[in-house]
Amino acid sequence: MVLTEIENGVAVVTIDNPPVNALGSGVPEGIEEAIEAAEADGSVRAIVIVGAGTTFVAGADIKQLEDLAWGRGPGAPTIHELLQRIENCTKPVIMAIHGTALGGGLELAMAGHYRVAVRSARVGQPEVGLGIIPGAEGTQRLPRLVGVERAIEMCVTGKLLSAPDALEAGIIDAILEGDLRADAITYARRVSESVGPHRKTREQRVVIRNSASLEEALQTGVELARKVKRSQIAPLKAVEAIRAAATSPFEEGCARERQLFHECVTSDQCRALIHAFFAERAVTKIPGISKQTAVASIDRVFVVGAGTMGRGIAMACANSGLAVALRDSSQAALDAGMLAIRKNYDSSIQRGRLTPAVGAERVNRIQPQLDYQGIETADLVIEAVFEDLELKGSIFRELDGVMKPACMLASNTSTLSIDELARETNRPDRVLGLHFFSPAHVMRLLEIVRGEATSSQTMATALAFAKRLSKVGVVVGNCPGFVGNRLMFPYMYEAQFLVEEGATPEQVDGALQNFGMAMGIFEVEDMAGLDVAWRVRRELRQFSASGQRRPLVSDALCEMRRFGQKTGKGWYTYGESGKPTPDPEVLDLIRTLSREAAIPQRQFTDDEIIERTLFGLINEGARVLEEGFALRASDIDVIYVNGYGFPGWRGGPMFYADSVGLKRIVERISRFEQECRDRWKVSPLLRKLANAGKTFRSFDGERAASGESA
Ligand code: T1G
Repeated sequence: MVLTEIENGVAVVTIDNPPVNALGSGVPEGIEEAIEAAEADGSVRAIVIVGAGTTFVAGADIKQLEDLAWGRGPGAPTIHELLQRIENCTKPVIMAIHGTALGGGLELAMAGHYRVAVRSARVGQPEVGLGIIPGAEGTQRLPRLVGVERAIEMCVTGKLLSAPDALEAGIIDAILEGDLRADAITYARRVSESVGPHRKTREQRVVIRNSASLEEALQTGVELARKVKRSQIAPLKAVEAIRAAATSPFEEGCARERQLFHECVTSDQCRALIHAFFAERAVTKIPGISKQTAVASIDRVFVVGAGTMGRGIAMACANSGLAVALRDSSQAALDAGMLAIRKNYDSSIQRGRLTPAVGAERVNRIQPQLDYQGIETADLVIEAVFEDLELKGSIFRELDGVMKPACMLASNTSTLSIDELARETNRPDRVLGLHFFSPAHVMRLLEIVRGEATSSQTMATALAFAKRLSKVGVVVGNCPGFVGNRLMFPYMYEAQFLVEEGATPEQVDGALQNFGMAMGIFEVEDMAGLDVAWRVRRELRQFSASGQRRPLVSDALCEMRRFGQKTGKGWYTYGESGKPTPDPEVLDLIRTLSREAAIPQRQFTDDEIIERTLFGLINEGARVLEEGFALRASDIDVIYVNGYGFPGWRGGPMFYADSVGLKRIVERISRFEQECRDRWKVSPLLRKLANAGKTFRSFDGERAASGESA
């Protein structure tokens, strides 16, 4: 995993541990041996460390970290001795970076005397994304290179720096424009001419760059952590570790870092976030689809419908470098669509997120049109018109007649049947659902809906398309609401029943936000539009079964045209600030309708609210698994963390269920079943797992082992 070649008096040490040269067992030991040998070799005047393949080192081996987090075995090897060995090497050690230097990879690099990188490289300390802090002296060396403030920002947000930004920040010493290896050897020979000793990062001073005091810098860090990583412990511990760097000698600071690291890695949040990391990587593993499955190339996309979703989808395509036509039957809708798109890019330019040149280039990639001109050259057509089966069916028939035979046809429907739409065409094997989430150019989640006739090639091409758009593409089956929205129904309606029984919208939303949800369910409904759910209730004939309790208030609000943010009023009222404000008129309406329906009123604790809302969602998740509409429980976690604001530090709803204990959930749902037989019934899978003392994680493990999900 580590090999050395001497070239021109320079020992080139290559780390070769695919896929990302993680510092798994054997790698640190291999590097240490290489350093020892090179230092002892008289023909060697400098040492270059480089990564094989596409990247430098992407950190510690997260698989081993996972073992540590679950208390299974020694876990990830510590590299303190190696870092000291490198730093104390009498010959200059140059770290040559391409791809990424992340976490332990950047910590390794910072122990070197010099760091050079290609312009496309990225570096960072993304450990908070796994619920930990840098654990290999990163919180002690980084502030010595970039100052306290920048180190805090990097460790609290986990954001990566480009090579030019890393040069400006003081992390790397030079950007190499040519061949990395050759240029690094040249650079190494040059620095080896300068008489030693070579600069040691540990001996650099920790400086405060632009704060009045250390306390001010640390307090700013705490506020940043609370803002961008609400309820998460690791970002706050990273600030504490950097406090140690600024207030104590290097070794003492490292000891404090190790203590704080241990507190993080043994936490529930760390186990949940590592679960989320691997869950996101598992979604690409689909039975029947392998690396050999042919993937069609998608170069030209045609989006039909310039409404909110169509515009966002067109932008997502343009942002990934694709040529995209945006078609609408009405000039007014087309103009409104393009105006919204231009406005969006302008605000990104104003916020410095895009250069004007890139903004203009992306707008020009989007070709607005009223007809289907050029559609015969499209590789993928995405229909995003009004949520009406009849309308979509007629468009599918029309498109099928004008597209080239190989073209894939997708619908952005969020609830309608892909199989019914596929039957409107002569290419059912190339029909699928691509369910984007609003705003489609921002939200990472993409539900890829497989119809009964959709081919493996179409699915493999859709997964590649999702990766190209930097989306997390999750394959789901074709049932009403697919996976995300289907689980949303019991969650959303149980919340409405709670307010009919005495809770208030703001109490329910407050409990969900304290739980960690990005937004309460009533605020989500107001954002999505109550009229959308109203139409879906009608389309899917929800609550039409006899004896089934029907939510009373949302229908009434819709009849009052309180559709939410879009009409300024919904469950809340939205004034100038755009912030949701509780509305006494809504409370009166709720109480009146409850009284008329003789619904007993009572107080609810936040825990009861969480149980009634999320246990319903989890139970439906188990049904979706047993019916085969989701391959893994972890897929449901990925869907909810990336599409519905479920806190990643709880791992997702199914991982959360495991942490609560499936027995407890079955007990609570059985209790609800006694009180509300019309809608609560424990799913057979959930009961089976609970009785067997198993978890959704073990369920996924067994399915993977049986080949059912991988
Ligand atoms: N350890 C083990 N496996 C890893 C890994 C890692 N660090 N990083 C990626 N993989 C696997 C991944 O599971 C997938 O496997 C394959 O590599 C490709 O990944 C001491 C303790 C590097 C930007 O947080 O951000 O260092 O599914 O699909 O889109 O302070 O992977 O193919 O079987 O994501 O090109 C800190 C995590 C660790 C970086 C590449 N490091 N990795 O993205 O490929 S903690 C990180 C990434 C640490 C120290 C602490 C990305 C990437 P499979 P991929 P990609």
